[in-house]
Amino acid sequence: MTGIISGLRRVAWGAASAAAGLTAVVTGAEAGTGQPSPWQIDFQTAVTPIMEQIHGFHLFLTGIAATITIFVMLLLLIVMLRFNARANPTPSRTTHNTLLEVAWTVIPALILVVIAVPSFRLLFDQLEIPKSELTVKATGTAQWTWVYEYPDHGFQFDSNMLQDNERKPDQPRLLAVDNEMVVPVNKTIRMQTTAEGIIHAFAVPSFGIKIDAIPGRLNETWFRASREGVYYGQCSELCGRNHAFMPIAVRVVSEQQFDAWLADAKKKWATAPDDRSVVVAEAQR
Ligand SMILES: [Cu+2]
Repeated sequence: MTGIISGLRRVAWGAASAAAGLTAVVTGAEAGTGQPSPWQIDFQTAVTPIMEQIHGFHLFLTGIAATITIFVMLLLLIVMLRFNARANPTPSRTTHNTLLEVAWTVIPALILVVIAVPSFRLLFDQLEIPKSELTVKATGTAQWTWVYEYPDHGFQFDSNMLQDNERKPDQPRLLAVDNEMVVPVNKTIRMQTTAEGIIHAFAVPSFGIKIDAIPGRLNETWFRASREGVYYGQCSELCGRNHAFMPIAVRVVSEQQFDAWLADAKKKWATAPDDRSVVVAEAQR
């Protein structure tokens, strides 16, 4: 079933993009650019096992929903054609059918159970963190920026959206930032989120991550990116004036590149551990 649906979607996708003459653009998106693309009708490309699971679950649900929709439409058609006043002038007086009533109660309940099992498994997989190799803590601030802290390495930095006059031509508008969060490829990253003053949410579609960042609370999730590249996300909690202007940019690099970046970052941003708590205390006053 899911095979048929994905095949159909691919056909529809091909037709739509070819008709619009956007094949080249769409091919770029297919390769996994970590951002939305013109005429996109599906999720962004998955680069983590969790997002692959989300893709699969979505297809599975679409299959069930499509089957039910077609079944109900067929029933409606039969009723309209065979039991209208002209075709069926003397209607049946039957009002109850025990077997039928049991069936239309039990079958939908079973369908819900069939949906609930993989749904809960996915929820647990998102929040049960495997042994991690790096921790990154993202703090959404009351000034609508993200602060990324690497507690294993003792530094942190601010990440702000690039304005139009600051962007290079290949950097996407409203998504590119001055300081990207950088992580190594094929490593399990423990992602912690919190906030100062207002509630934000940390979301990166390609990673299948979306988790609230709440003042006074530390939320945790994880990801393991399987492909190098820059993956974009946005704050996903209506948090105020600059909600739309606090993008998330995660650069996934090779281990060697990561080590080089780490050495630079430590030189640039390492501060005494107390500095930040002073800033936090001032912000909360
Ligand atoms: Cu926000």
